[in-house]
Amino acid sequence: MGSLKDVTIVIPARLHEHAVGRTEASFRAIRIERADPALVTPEMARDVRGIAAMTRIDAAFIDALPNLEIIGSFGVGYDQVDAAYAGKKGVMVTNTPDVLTEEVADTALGLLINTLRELPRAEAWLREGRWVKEGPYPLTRSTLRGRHAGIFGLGRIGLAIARRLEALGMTISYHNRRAVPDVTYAYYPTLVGLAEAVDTLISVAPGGTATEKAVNAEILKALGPDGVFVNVGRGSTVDEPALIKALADGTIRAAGLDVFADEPRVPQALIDLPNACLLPHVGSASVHTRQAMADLVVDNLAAWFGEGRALTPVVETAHVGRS
Ligand code: A2R
Repeated sequence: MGSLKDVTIVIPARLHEHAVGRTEASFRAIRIERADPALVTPEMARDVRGIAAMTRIDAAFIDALPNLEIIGSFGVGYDQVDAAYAGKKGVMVTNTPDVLTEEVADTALGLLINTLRELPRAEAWLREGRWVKEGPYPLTRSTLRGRHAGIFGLGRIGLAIARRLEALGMTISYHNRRAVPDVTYAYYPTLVGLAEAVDTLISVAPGGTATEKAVNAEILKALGPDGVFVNVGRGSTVDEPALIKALADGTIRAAGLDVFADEPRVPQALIDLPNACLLPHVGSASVHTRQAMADLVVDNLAAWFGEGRALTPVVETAHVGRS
């Protein structure tokens, strides 16, 4: 198969430093400012066989690289990569599942508790000297006690969240397109059915057209006035203006969000809401887990060019082989 040093990989835009370092050490790496066909030189068009990226890769960029074999995408969600088009063209796409599952589930749990028990606001109370001046932080209206969680997207991360919620004594139900075999949680074939049944909706569903704005005004109304919505999946799955309205007018009680429709821009109306607990997309953001994700990006490229197989192909390109 030749030496990996003869294989050219392009790295568009920003990528985790460890992934960049390992790609540069193992392959012939070229960095460009963004994944834009206008930046592809004739030499790159001839030589590039792989992409390592955590940026948007569209059909036009794929077409600009006729000898492209594989796109190693950083992150488990890969809605920013046109994987369906890559699959049609025989280009492999890999993501970084599993290595971030427990970290994201931890974040979801922390965000849920922060949202219900207002811990960030209570800490601010202490730091602002209000404990001394005004007395104890007010009792929280919400508690985890007696809550019924509905998980939208009971996959790897959803199951890891469910295990944690079971330990807290919560009842768990879920919605996927298909029921998961061998789980005892109640399955709801529709999202609105799940939202009606539960008071705590946790979204960990992938982005993309199938889930776009799936959590809309109807779902939030079904969740109801005691309802809490937590999102650690993708911002695109939520109708954000409808969520802001539901939080402002009491349609639901509170929301905990790690992901947004137009990151890093978060609507001021959301920031102004006292019943929204907001994080800057930190689900997998520990040194440990981001390094493991970076390793998996490069391990996929190395396995592809060294052994002729991908370690973690996405479903749209699972059929793609190395000719
Ligand atoms: O629908 P199914 O049976 O394929 O179940 C998957 C579910 N899911 C959906 N549920 C309802 N409507 C949809 N259109 C839909 N599309 C997918 O989401 C599955 O149970 C779950 C995704 O699980 P995994 O593929 O195991 O992904 P993982 O590792 O849990 O990560 C989930 C997402 C990523 O895509 C990022 O957006 C985020 O977490 O970090």
